[in-house]
Amino acid sequence: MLTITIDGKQISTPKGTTILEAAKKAGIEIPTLCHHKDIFPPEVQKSGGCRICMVKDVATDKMIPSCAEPVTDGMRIISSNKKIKQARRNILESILENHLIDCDHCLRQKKCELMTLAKEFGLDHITSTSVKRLVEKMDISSEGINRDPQKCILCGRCVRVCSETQTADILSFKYDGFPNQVTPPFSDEVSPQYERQLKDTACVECGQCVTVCPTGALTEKSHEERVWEALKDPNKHVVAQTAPAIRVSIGEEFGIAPGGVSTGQMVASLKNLGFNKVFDTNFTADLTILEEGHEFIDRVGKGENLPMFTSCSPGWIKFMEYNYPEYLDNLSTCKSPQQMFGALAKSYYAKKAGIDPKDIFSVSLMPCTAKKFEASRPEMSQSGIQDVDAVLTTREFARMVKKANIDFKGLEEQEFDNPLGVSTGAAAIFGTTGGVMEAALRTAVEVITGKELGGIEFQQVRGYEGIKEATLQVGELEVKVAVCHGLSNARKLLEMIKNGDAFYHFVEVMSCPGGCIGGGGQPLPATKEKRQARMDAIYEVDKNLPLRKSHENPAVQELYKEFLGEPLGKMSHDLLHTEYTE
Ligand code: HC1
Repeated sequence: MLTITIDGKQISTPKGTTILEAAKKAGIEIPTLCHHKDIFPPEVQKSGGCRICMVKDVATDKMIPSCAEPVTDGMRIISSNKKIKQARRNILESILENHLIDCDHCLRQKKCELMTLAKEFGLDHITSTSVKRLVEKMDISSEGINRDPQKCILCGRCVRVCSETQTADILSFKYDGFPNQVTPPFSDEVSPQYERQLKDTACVECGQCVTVCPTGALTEKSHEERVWEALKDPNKHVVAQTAPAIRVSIGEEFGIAPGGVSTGQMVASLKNLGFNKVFDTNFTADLTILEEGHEFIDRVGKGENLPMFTSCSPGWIKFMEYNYPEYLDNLSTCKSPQQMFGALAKSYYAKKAGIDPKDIFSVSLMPCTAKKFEASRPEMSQSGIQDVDAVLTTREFARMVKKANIDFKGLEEQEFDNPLGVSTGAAAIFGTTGGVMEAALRTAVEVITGKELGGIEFQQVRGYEGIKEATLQVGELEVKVAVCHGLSNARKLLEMIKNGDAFYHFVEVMSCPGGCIGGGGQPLPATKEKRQARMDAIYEVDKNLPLRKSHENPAVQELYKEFLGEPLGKMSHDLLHTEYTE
């Protein structure tokens, strides 16, 4: 252990800790804009880019960036004095003058770290309507993410999360002597004026860059307007589906502590907004397990296309299409629960309710920005009309509730509509890393062995570890499974498989850290602690449901009886499965 003294306070800390971390541990807050403690691996958390966190090293009498400097034994630091405050103020002033201040129209609003700091330093009177640097125009080319270079403060968090946590490498600094822009790489390859857009890159639209951006430079592409219009249109029958991870995070937007479960209020707020029916993506998560479970059993029987990879995380699908196309045949052919729901809403439900599918406007509420891209894929409209018409992230949904002046916390809880609102605990756990695998095992083991499972909780695939592995004896077969989250872990796992260093029968991959609970559309700020609280809440939801295995869902059983026939049958093939090509 090393000893450091900050503002006269002695602190013991392990080697490798930065001054900023040591100060935090001792309850001394140092402001910063470029540091983000949850970008992994930990080495890249040390940025030193914005210099707001400057402190004084007493021994050298020099100012040093506390987020980048590791503690040395006996170090003495002054975290704040008049001179340090003035230096921070000067830096902040220059950042503000190079940032388009457009708070009334900015999606970040009260969650902007720059404006919070500006207020703290008494600089919130600065109103820059243009930036001094020469920057590119706004990039609205992607389906899920907008990028506004005029609001970028060059902190580099997005560059680090994209290259390190996700290994996608889509954003980089562009230099004009010194870093003056963050853009997709090689933007000036064609000519100095050439502006490469997100659509020209291998961006998977996971939105992790959005979750770490301290300002509104990176945001979700909002579908709020198109949903308001549908709600106002008397000829539209507007239905909602809500993702497993939304119910454990939406409350945060209304002052409920992370980990609170707000299913009833979530349903009630959607009804208050004017949705004709409020259904649940969890219903089709159960359906996915029936289809995917049978697909897995079929593949193991034939020894074909193993390992089978889950296919519900659209960022992961895109990542594979761009980086590992040789494994596309290994993906499950199941559409994601979002898209299975979309297909059923405009077929099964339309028929049952006697509504022309063209009059149904289908909205999904997702923790994810990549789901916007998924809904727009040509593979997702086999009926000739788009299966999902709009995708709202948790943040957009919260904005709509606030705009409508709905008192979310005070709402009386309401229930989902039937039949697409019935689900089990297995579906609930889809929202966290390991959940799809555990749900699949709960069904596959019983189908294969014909015996009821004793314990249904598969602890081996739970938790925050980047890559989890388990070997299970299922009847005669020893089944090897793996679970990973965050695309850097997916890359590691795929390389192991490719090099013959690992073999699995079944692999679950979720693009975002923690799975959907850590999605790019979730409430901000994004921290590991919040993700953990949401994860715990997901398992609570599962525990409290009367049915916890997908094949026991009575509404899914009825769907097969009335409409689909059997898992992997012709109707399922047409509506619920697809194939991805490079
Ligand atoms: Fe997910 Fe899924 S769990 S992908 O993480 O399979 O977004 O929540 O809705 O489709 O069910 C997201 C969450 C979500 C799908 C399901």
